[in-house]
Amino acid sequence: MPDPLEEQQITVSSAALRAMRDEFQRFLMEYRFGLAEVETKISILREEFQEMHAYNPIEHVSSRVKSPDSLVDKVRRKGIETDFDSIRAGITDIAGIRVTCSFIDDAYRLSNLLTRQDDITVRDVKDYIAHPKANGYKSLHVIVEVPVFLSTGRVDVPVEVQFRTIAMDFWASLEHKIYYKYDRLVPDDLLAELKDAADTAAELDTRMERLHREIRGAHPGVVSL
Ligand code: 0O2
Repeated sequence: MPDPLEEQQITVSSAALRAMRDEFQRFLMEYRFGLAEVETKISILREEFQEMHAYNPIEHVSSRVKSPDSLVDKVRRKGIETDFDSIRAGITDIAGIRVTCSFIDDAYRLSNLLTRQDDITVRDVKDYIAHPKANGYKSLHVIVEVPVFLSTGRVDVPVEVQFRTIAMDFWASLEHKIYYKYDRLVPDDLLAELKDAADTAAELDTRMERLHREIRGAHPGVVSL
């Protein structure tokens, strides 16, 4: 004969679980909407550049809302309390968009064009292009807040926008794979090689930027920005 008290306990628990699931879905939904707002802004800039200046500074754009597994992992890693407010305050890349640009100049130009829009608030800037991480990682991270209007009112959603060049993106994608393959414990010799590869990628960016400037100097009409 089942213990009625135990049954009641199970019922309460599953209702609580459902409420948690709903709250979690709502929490992630806000980030999805924030991401959509910033994606639209980036694609407007991209199209406008193409149509008005016959130049496309963006090679590709990708975006994602952090997966629940990756979010839980980061919450643990950073020792953040597990309530929604603490996660909201402590993890700023739940919504992330990556803008891969042709040249370093383009990364800064696009970042300025986005952050000067008057519905955008800049929460933080981490300029790993000017100040690369010790492992060689380069990218311009801008955490912006964008308003999202729900049936319940306005929420300001943080979105991390990463601006980088193709060479930086190539390096970061492979380094990320290696990092996870070694479960974040990459052997020292491999770390040194990765840093060396990052320097090579940076050199390539500098050369391409110089070539780009030379071409622009010789044919000022090619890129009139
Ligand atoms: P994943 O799996 O890509 O989502 P902090 O500044 O330390 O408080 P946070 O959020 O780590 O907090 O800041 P940061 O440095 O802006 O990193 C955010 C994201 O940038 C990372 O998310 C990576 O996507 C990317 N990133 C940062 N450093 C590196 C790096 O050294 N190599 C590569 N490949 N990517 C990097 P996650 O959640 O760490 O990882």
